[in-house]
Amino acid sequence: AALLPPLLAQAEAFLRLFYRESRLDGLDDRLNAVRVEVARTGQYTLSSDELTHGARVAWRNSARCVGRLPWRALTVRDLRQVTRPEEVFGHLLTHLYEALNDGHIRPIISIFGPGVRIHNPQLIRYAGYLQPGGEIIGDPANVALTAYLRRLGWKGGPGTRFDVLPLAIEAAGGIHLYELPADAIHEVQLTHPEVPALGELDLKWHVLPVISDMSLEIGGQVFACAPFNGWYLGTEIAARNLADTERYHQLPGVARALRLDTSQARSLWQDRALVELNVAVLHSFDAAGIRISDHHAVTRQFVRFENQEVRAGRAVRGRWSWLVPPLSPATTPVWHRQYVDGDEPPRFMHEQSAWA
Ligand code: HEM
Ligand code: NRG
Repeated sequence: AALLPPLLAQAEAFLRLFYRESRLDGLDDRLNAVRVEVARTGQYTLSSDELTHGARVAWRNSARCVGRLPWRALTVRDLRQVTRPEEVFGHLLTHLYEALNDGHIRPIISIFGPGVRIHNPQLIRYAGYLQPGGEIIGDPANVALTAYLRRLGWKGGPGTRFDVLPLAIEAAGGIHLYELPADAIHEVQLTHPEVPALGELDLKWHVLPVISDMSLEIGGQVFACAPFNGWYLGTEIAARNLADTERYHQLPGVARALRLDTSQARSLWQDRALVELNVAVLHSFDAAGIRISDHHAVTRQFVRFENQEVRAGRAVRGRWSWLVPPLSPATTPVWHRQYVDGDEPPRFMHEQSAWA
């Protein structure tokens, strides 16, 4: 952070953008008020409308997000006055409930007050238990998180592959553990429309991805606790979480359910298993009435987003390696396009983990 522009310059840049994009009058008066406030207190307060627009633009600016077309529809919960841990937890439960919306998932962000931070990377994460022999039960990506939560006093779950971890909420100078009640966690059990044996693998995934460890920067202010969600893209679950050898490593089991020849990679059993696992995820979410994107639709929507941004006179930032889906990438339009990476504020940022 060697040459960050001072707070006032960042505030001014954001307020100019907000007034321009919202076609509002009164920018000069607002800038003067902010100058006075910063001179007196060293800080300034964003109005709720400014905060809302800032959070939406942070989504619009997220170079690694392929789901940006509906950025204007983000619901922003202004919870900047909430700083007590049990109140934070209560508002997180409301967030989960309102985001689920009976399966018509709504993109929502909750912005909390100073001193609040969530140590879990997402509100819903499955435990990864490292066994003495080196075997892992659950999600290998969360082994370190699980061990950390145990050090904080968590007694551990029932020991399934899908135990939901408690939340570690830092607030009011302490770290507090909260167990999510069962009715806050919605999951979809996986079945395949033509292959019953795939259902017998007993796989499932939770329906809400709520990223809870990125900070949100708007007008020079940083909100350390601003969990947000959209809905899943099928490939996130089926082509990565359940398929990666370093995650749930389910392709061998899926291949067996499909009765594929797994003796040589050249039979393309992994590729065929991958496709059918993706079919199963989309089919199961659809059957359960839970909103989920597929990689063909979401990439076409992303190209619409790009065109919309160009028409609005804005430069689109993107990171190709994240925008391209991990399944059949060259069948999607994003594969054939080029992107310029960047992270202009308002933006979401990865912070140094509070514990790892
Ligand atoms: C990343 C899809 C909503 C902000 C991603 C990724 C996907 C995605 C596929 C890549 C994730 C990965 O490879 O692990 C979607 C879909 C949405 C959605 C389908 C449905 C509405 C949102 C919302 C926000 C957001 C509401 C913020 C308000 C981001 C950010 C990243 C990201 C900041 C980068 C995360 C990182 O660096 O780890 N999104 N997204 N997205 N998305 Fe979205
Ligand atoms: N790949 C991660 C989730 C990352 C964010 N993806 C979204 N975000 N869809 C996973 O849990 O698989 N969102 O805000 O909708």
